[in-house]
Amino acid sequence: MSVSEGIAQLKALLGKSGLRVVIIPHISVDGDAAGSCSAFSGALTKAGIKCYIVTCDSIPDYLRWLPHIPQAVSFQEKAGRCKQLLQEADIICMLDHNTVKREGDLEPWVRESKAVKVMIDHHPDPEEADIRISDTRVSSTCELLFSVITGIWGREFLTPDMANALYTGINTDTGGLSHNSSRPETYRVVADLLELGLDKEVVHRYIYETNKLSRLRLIGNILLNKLTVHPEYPVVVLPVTLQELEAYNYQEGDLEGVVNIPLSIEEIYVSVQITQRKERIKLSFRSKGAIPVNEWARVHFNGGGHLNAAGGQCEGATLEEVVQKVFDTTAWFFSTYAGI
Ligand SMILES: [Mn+2]
Repeated sequence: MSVSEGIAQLKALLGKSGLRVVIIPHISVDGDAAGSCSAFSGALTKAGIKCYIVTCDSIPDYLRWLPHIPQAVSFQEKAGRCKQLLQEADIICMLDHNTVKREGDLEPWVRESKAVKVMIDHHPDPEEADIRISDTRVSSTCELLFSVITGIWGREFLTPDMANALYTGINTDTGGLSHNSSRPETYRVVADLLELGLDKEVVHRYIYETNKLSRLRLIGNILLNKLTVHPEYPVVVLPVTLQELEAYNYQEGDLEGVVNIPLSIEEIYVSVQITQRKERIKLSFRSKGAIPVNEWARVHFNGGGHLNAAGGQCEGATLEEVVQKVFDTTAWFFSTYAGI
């Protein structure tokens, strides 16, 4: 099914009256998932179609300014209501994910539902859906959703609120238009959004000017006092203790992106954040180029993930022991996977 065929089918489907639509983002909602849910809710609501956003977890604070997002129903808080909405839905729209598996605790209820399943997404290898609008070339689901909304209702249907939401996804999924954003089409969409009322300054302020002093001091402490470079390999570790998290009033998400910072050093190729939590030690691996840190995480740290971004965990070990294990397995990793 091509994108234009998918849009035509969705348009026909949405022409029916009395529809109830449920919109679902992926687990651990990011800017693209929240932006696309917000914009699509806005469009459906404007078209007079009843719709609900249903999430398996909670949506982070920095995205809660987006219209319709504060009204999202979370399975963590209202499981019964979520099940009811999924059972009564005529259409379930999966936004910014390519498999129901990324819907966490919602998965069995979505699979059981008789609703028409619509996928709008840009990740590779999407699974089957009744209507699948998938394009892996676009920067973001929000970029693709611009074509969907304007294809169904026309360009002038888009409101400034929808424009801000779509830009949020395009901006955050590309690291502020730094990666995965070399197609001219992406900028044509941004130009259209500006003409339709996008307020870039407002979006930037909401997304990027939300730091708290305690978070900056936590990151500053990690970089100044904790960052350790391996004596022989281009590897940095960032150990973080539970006491430090408590001392700096840690909130969920405060360490987001910190593991990437050491990769901005030219000669560093791998960065490993090792964070002590109440029950276990969590590891977060990042790498540059063709260095498969997912293999390191898989073989030694009960984890896995992508080539350049992976996670792992250890139970029943101290933070120092885990740091030592990373150092002790570095030579094995580089000789096995990086040929060094
Ligand atoms: Mn995305």
